[in-house]
Amino acid sequence: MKSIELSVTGMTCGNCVKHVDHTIRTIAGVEDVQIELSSGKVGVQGEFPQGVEPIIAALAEDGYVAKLIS
Ligand SMILES: [Cu+2]
Repeated sequence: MKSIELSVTGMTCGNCVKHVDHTIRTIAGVEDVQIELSSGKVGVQGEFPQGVEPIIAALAEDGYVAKLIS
């Protein structure tokens, strides 16, 4: 299992956190998600056979801009 960290902008409240969490968990291979609203940092654990692009694209569709930090 791998671990990545994303920086997500556009989250303003607990509903955004739930939304982002749900969206990321719909991506195949994702096993766990941690979200810190204040910093916008999002940790994701799992297998990423197609890289992080599917996650970034799904979040963009929901109106959140995500960047890979590590
Ligand atoms: Cu919100």
